[in-house]
Amino acid sequence: MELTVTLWLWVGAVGMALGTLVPLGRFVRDEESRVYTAVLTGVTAIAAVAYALMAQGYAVSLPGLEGVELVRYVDWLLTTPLMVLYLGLLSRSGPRVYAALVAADVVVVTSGVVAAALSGPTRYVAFGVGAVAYLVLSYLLLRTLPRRASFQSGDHVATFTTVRNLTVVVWSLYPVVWLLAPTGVGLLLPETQVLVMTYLDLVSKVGFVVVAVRGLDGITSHGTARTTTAD
Ligand code: RET
Repeated sequence: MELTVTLWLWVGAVGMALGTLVPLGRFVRDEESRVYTAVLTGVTAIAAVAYALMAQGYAVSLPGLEGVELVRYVDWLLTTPLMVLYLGLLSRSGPRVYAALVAADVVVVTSGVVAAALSGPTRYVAFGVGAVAYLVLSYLLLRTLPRRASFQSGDHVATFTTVRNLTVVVWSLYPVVWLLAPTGVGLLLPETQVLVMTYLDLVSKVGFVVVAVRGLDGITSHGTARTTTAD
């Protein structure tokens, strides 16, 4: 593997591992917010393992999926549902909405795998299916969640809005990179693609968990008590 590619993958692995310390520390210390911090710890910990495997040149190959970056897609398939689930939990909008979020997200990522495995115009059909599922997911995040939400403080709303906006903005760049990379029109070199993906993954995941952990005080009851006292 190209040296710069390996280097960027290690940057990803180390960044994700450091990012994991933030929710993990809170998980150990704060019993009340454990449902939240367990989900957040899972997001960056899984990504750290995926990056470490990719950096060592580990690649899974399945019949019909040769040349598809399966480790990356498995990472996405496990971690992106956790992230949308977290946004669902944060807004407390109920199990049906959580299920819809996860389903739309799984269709997005699965379409990416299918698109990467196909060649010719059919590849763009699969991409189109993923793009439509992504629009549905964005609608759920931008419209449905705030409507169904039951927030308990101004801090709670602010945390939800920041993490949700970070997610929608950064995630929207993935299909663009996919199209510019060798998976699409091939304008980006493989090493540039890895650099850009690593950067996006670190912002979308470490950024997400750091902002989410900092916002936990506005959600848990001792945080509310503190807000009430401060008022
Ligand atoms: C694909 C191609 C099919 C159409 C769309 C895509 C979107 C992918 C996204 C990925 C997000 C990944 C994250 C990883 C974090 O580490 C699959 C590229 C819309 C939104 C957040």
